[in-house]
Amino acid sequence: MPTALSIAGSDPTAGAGILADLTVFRTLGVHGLCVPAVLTAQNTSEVRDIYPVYSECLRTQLECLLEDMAPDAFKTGMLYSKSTVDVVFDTMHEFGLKNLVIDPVSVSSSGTSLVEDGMLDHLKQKLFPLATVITPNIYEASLLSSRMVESPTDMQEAARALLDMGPKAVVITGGHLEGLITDVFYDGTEARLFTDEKLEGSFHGTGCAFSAAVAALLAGGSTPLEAAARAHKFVNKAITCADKPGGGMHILGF
Ligand code: PXL
Repeated sequence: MPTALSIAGSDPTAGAGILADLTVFRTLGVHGLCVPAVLTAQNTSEVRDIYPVYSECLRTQLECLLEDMAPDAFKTGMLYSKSTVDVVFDTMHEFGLKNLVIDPVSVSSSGTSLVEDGMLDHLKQKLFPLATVITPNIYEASLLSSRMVESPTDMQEAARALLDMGPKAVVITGGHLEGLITDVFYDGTEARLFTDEKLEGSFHGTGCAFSAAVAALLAGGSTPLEAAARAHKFVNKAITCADKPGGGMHILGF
């Protein structure tokens, strides 16, 4: 069985973060590994607090795991701090990790900032050049490319700008667009749009599920384009199977 690793935040609702990633990995037939980089106190309505894992703890978790196993792909989600980015960078070099998917998580679905000051710039400079795929949503694509991203045309332009920052492929997810849901893929050769009808409701963890699905599919040998196309369908189906276990947002169903 292929293996995929998630280095991300923990969300006790299991709707986003490492717990959601493990569910996605398993659903796609991949053995999931996970290392928490940040703990959050949250429910389906709010992120109440954020507790970064200190660097030495993160480094030791990764080293101990990677001395034993070599994941076929890995993803980063909520990393929160610049020092966490540094640990991921060092570990990637130390263990020769490949097939990195970066979900540049910056804000929660309930509107809370999930990054410290300067973190996104640091992520961009240090990790983007090492990434196989980056998967920002339109809000993150706008922050990262310093331009308005409000339509599929804006998304295509932003994808070109983001590709210049070093990843092999970019997928901008458009679940927050008005109208159709449109994800935009670009790898310098192929430019594709994947579209679907938008479903009513607020859904937690769609970005985590998308990037975890891409990582799982890369781990299984898919190309970035194949992985993005299948991840789009996978997340859309999970939205149709979503549930509302608490008083706030829906959680995806797999
Ligand atoms: O959806 C972004 C996200 C990612 N990772 C963690 C989160 C959230 C949103 O709340 O808590 C751990």
